[in-house]
Amino acid sequence: MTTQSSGPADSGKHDPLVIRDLEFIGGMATVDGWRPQTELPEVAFAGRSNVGKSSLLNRLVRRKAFARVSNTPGRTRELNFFKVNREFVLVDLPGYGYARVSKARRAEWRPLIEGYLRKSATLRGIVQLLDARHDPTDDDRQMFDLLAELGVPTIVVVTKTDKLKASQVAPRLLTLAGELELDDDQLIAFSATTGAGRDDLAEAVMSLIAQPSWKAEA
Ligand SMILES: Nc1nc2c(ncn2[C@@H]2O[C@H](COP(=O)(O)OP(=O)(O)O)[C@@H](O)[C@H]2O)c(=O)[nH]1
Ligand SMILES: [Mg+2]
Repeated sequence: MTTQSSGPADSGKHDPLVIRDLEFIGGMATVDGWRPQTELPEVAFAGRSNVGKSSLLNRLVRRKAFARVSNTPGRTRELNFFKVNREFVLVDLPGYGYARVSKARRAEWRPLIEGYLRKSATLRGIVQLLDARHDPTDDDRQMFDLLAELGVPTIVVVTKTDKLKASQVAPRLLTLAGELELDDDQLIAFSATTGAGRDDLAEAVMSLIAQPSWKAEA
């Protein structure tokens, strides 16, 4: 079920996302704060702190140190915007739910992320990350509820699948889908370590980008 990394051996395969140009276009720190103004379609990446979001972004864009991989989770407080191929924007949302900060600080993610989701006119969808080894937390559930409430098109990526036995990956995806009442085919198995799932993710992101905004339909 998992495919191995797309190295030179299978470079003949079609890559759904070839990166020709990558540009950091700024950060947004408060809900009413500055953000880059573009007309380009946007896809945002969300997940609890330490879920592997930076590592996933690096794999997605095939850069080693594009997003900083951190051993001190819970530090990124901003939304970071990156323009890709002058065609669309990737948004790295702040990781939420880091356990070792106070409850009050832990709740801080919500207004910023919720405000962004409600306001961004160019947002096409969210890539929501879950750690393959952990059950969804209260914060994860809040996030899924919020996405459902707002009707945001959502891709769910299960990260760090290399930490499971290969035979455990598919059953684990089914369990997570069941717990969160998601469609199995909404989930993508991913490993930043092996590269498994990178092309599936790239394809899913490109299909979100290609869709009209769900807000336009409302
Ligand atoms: N085994 C394994 N470790 C990973 C993977 N992705 C991230 N990690 C590790 O998990 C930790 C947090 O990763 P990071 O990308 O900074 O997570 P973020 O806080 O969500 O941005 C780091 O120690 C990474 O090396 C993965 O696919 N497999
Ligand atoms: Mg990070």
